[in-house]
Amino acid sequence: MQIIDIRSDTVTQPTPEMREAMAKAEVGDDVYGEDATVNQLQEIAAEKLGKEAGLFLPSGTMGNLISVLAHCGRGDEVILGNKAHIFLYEAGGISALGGVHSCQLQNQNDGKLLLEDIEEAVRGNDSHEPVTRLIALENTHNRCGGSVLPLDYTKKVGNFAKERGIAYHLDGARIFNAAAALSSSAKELAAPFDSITFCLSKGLSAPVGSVLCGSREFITKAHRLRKQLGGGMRQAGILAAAGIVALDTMADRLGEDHARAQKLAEGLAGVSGLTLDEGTPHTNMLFMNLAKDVEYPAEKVAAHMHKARGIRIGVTGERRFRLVVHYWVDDEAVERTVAAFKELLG
Ligand code: TLP
Repeated sequence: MQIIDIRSDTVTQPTPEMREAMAKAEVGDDVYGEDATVNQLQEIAAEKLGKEAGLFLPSGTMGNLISVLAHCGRGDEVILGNKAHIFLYEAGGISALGGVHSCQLQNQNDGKLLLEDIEEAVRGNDSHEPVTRLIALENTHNRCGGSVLPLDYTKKVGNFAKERGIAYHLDGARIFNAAAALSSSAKELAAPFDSITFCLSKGLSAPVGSVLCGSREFITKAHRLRKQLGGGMRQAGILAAAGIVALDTMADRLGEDHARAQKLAEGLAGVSGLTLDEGTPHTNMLFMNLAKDVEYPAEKVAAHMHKARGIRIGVTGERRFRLVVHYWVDDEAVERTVAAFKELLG
């Protein structure tokens, strides 16, 4: 039985073209800046994101951590959402390793923070208070359903940040999904931000890595922080080669995943044991709950789907699921998933 893995887009395997590029990659010691393939990836990424420079990193988590550490000193404050990946799923790295204080504002269902909440949260000159140094947003927003932040909103927050001398970071792990959903470009969406990190290893299907982009000065600082955190890699061109193919071949096809996620939602809407979130999917992820009358918990449903049907689904709560469509999910996988849910939950 062919396994369908829709727990996340992080499970994506490299394509044959990526594997070939990895095998042939020209490499060098990247800690000395001598890996031609890493350098090439960083240039391509910076160009695509409209920033002066890029830095190849092992993960999105490290990209966010380095950004927060580069923008903030110990005791400084970052304003972020209470559903932000940085806040929920990065093991508290910004406070454990950077001594950075977080001010968590309520995320709206669409992933936004209200501008009035941000304005109110910015600290004054009182020496009792930490200094507000950074505002961090997320696009697409994972815990808010893979929702997309529109450009007029991110520009507004950016203008406010600039007026107040506050830095502005984007966790753009899935920025190319946002670009596909808005029929825009990653460059346009990244423009209001001082720094942005995006992942090669999610919908873009590369095996490892993220790229952090920003001004040359910011990236120089980030380079030292990467070293401090033990993220300086050596012949990393093997990995960067897959990243180049990912940007070349994957970024412009993400709309297909969104269309399949839509098809999946349409099929699952007809399953009586499931209640889909309103408006899901916004991009490549679909969130849903078990209907009230279903007796067993989500874990049990997921275990059955895996064992009996070879379908791996994400459990994000006692009665909640996340399904993520990616390059390795075809029409047949969508049909098989809908059929399996129908059979189990009516
Ligand atoms: N997200 C993973 C899990 O950690 C939840 C997933 O399966 O979606 N920002 C965002 C918005 C993310 O969704 C993720 C990973 C990261 C950052 C971290 O990226 P990595 O896993 O490369 O450290």
